Amino acid sequence: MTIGAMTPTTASWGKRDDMIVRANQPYNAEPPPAVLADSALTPIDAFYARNHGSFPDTAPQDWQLTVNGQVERPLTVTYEQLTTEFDQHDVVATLACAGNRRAEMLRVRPIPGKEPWAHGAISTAEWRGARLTDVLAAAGAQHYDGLHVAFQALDIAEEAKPLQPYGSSIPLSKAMSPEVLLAWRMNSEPLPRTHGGPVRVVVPGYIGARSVKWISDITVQSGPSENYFQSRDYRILPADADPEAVAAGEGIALSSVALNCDILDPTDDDRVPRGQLTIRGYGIAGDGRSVERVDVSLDEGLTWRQADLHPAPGRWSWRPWSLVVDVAPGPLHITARAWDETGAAQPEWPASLWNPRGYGNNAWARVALSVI
Ligand SMILES: Nc1nc2c(c(=O)[nH]1)N[C@H]1C(S)=C(S)[C@@H](COP(=O)(O)O)O[C@H]1N2
Ligand SMILES: [Mo]
Repeated sequence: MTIGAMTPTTASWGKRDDMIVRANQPYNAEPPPAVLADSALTPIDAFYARNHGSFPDTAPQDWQLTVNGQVERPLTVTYEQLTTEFDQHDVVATLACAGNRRAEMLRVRPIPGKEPWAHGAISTAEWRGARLTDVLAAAGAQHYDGLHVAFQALDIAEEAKPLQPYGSSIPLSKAMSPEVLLAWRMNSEPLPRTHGGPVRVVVPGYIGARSVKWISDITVQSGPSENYFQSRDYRILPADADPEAVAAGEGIALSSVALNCDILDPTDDDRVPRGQLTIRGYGIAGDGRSVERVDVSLDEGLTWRQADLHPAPGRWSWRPWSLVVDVAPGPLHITARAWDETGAAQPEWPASLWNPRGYGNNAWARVALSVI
């Protein structure tokens, strides 16, 4: 047996061996897509991990949260107080990284220095926590129109320029919605360290970047956070912008996720036997809307049939779908597109959405494989 310093690996983060690791320091990984298709709630060992820097290892008894800014009674809340003095709520919510499906975008034009997330930077869990609105009320937060709630964390984000703790903000109107939690449990287990334990913010319906992990400070303020990840990153820049040279506030800050769907199984380059094939995937609509229909095409969009929609495990989660088709030997292209309750549909190609940081790819889902 060798004893020595261990490099953190997928196993030491409690993840499956077959995670697709995008970086080890900090740990960034996504599950194989077929694993995501296996259950509506993603097991913790398969849940994608997206980290911007080295993250803290704080024991619950050492954790505390400050709430300040435009509040009548600035507060410090301990883990004990948060978990015993506030009502507890369970919310099933999908977290989707704004960079999910970037791999398809960078086939349009390269996106240097960004993780080539494929289909798996999205996962769903049941989160337990206190409502952010209850904690804000305990601090006597003001609620004028146009206020924002800024989050700051304990990790130091090496990706940020200059180096700074990770942070972001959401409008106060969203912060006061009942689905937004300060969560300490995930799928009935204590929130694991990789996912922000002891306590993280969960902002259902918004891009994953706003669900700040290792939360330490909450500030009610008149404008959005000036943190790098709110003011410079996680923004849709014009196609000709140089992401290294943008000024704070340039581009469009991402908030609620756009209607999307994906094919999880089979996936690109699979070889499947002829005959009956079950296609599985998910649809997700932005900010609490529902997916009403998913269409699947085996001829690149000439003709469509409707997928079987399965119940969503919660209003803030993705909606699994499946479809059994008959396939003959040869190349197979599968396309899928979702429609939401407002009749909105997805754009056809990633080329029409391409942006310098590769965010928000919600083009029709496409996979190419062979039938043998
Ligand atoms: N403190 C902190 N919070 C964070 C991040 C981070 O690096 N540091 N990454 C964000 C991003 S971009 C995403 S997509 C989600 C990912 O959450 P997960 O790792 O639990 O899947 O956390 C968000 N919260
Ligand atoms: Mo993300």
